[in-house]
Amino acid sequence: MSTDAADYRDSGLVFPDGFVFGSATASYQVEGAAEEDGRGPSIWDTFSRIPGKVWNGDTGDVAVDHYHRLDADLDLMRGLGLQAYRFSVAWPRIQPGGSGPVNPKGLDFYSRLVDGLLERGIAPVVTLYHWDLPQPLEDAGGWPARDTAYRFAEYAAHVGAALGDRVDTWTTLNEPWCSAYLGYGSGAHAPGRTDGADALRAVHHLNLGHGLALRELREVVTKDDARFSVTLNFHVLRGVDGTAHEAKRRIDALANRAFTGPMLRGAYPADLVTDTASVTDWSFVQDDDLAAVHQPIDLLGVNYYSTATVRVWDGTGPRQTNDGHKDMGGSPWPGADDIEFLEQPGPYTAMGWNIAPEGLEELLVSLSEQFPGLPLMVTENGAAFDDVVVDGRIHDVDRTDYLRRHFAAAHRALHRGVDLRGYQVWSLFDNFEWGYGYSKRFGIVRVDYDTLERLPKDSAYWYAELVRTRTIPPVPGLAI
Ligand code: IFM
Repeated sequence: MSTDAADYRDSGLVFPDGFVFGSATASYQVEGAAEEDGRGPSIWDTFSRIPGKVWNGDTGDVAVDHYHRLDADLDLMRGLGLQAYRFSVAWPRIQPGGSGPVNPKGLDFYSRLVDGLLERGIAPVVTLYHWDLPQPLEDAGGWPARDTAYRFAEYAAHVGAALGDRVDTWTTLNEPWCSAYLGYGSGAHAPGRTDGADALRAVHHLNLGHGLALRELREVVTKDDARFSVTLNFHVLRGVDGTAHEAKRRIDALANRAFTGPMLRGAYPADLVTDTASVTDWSFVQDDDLAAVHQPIDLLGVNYYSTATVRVWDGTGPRQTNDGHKDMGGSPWPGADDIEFLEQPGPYTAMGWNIAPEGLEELLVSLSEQFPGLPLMVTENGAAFDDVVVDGRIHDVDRTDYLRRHFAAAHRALHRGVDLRGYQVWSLFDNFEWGYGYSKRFGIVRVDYDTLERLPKDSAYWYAELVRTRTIPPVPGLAI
């Protein structure tokens, strides 16, 4: 990574009062205790047991054992000075069968988590769905089946009723792009299906579930100043040659506007429907669905890691598919098999994702122009690198510098008038990185997978200083 002295003009930038600094995790990635206290199986329990789907045959059975180490983990968060903790609720803990009776022990775990956060002055930011669909619902058709949206709303109502007096921010879905296109299109994520039409049906039923869940939440949540949101992983696109405009438009429609269209404008983009006509006729969108999806939100969650460069394939040579996700045979881009994803210029993280902080600034500015008046929160940003423990310390200069550059980009967006309310670093802990198992470490806190001991990395200390001073610190170990 470049260490230009000029970059250090970014150090010393001050964030405004009220800007919330936090860190994020997700249930299946950290909790473990997969068969305890009445939790039912999720699609990730099933998928991770299929040989070849997850690196090394890893599963979330134990993960980082957050379920049993809750108090110590909460103390660690307080020690870092976190102001918010973004976590997700495991639907199969709340309704092991995906519908019907609620498991009180499941609700109790999250109630203890929320209380523990509040006792330590940390705001709970809750995601209701971060990909662990109860397996019985997948057996009944999964997200391509309309009924799943109604079951999700029912589940949201149960969680909202139990925690709605204390939770600061409610998020319906995390990255429905991944749930739909990786889960049902490319097959890289659970449940591992590879059908483009099903992926688009899943898109719609996730959107519908979001809207129906918001209606339920607003009925049952009693905390007056609770905020309601959704988190999307926006694709920031670059184009090359004369096809740049067309290639960017097509991927933007599938990746971004398939969600922002119905959720924030009340309609699917006409070009998306036309582009995918050979895959589906969209007849699964019923009367009144779009009104149900189009609910007011108070905050838009933004997950950002890198950019993508696209062009229309000219049909010669092998088509490039460097879209940053594992190739499991299917396509995550229904109706766009002629779009190429080109290799990005570096530097790269251990995921092979290019490091492009200017993409975050551009995205935040673009969203605030597209949706004026809608506050934004960075709900995920961070980086996997291959950490080395030296004398009991992890000098993760690359991760720290990645964070510094992205915080500086967010600061520039603030300076340009973006209503950005906070930032959740992904991730608090090293954890189960989906198809990559435990091979990729995103944490600012290291987890030793043999002992499950936690060890804050230098990036965690750097972040603690940022939170304490509200000022971007320089990165120890990089020459100024
Ligand atoms: O680990 C994931 C997270 O679950 C969702 N957003 C991207 C992260 C890094 O791949």
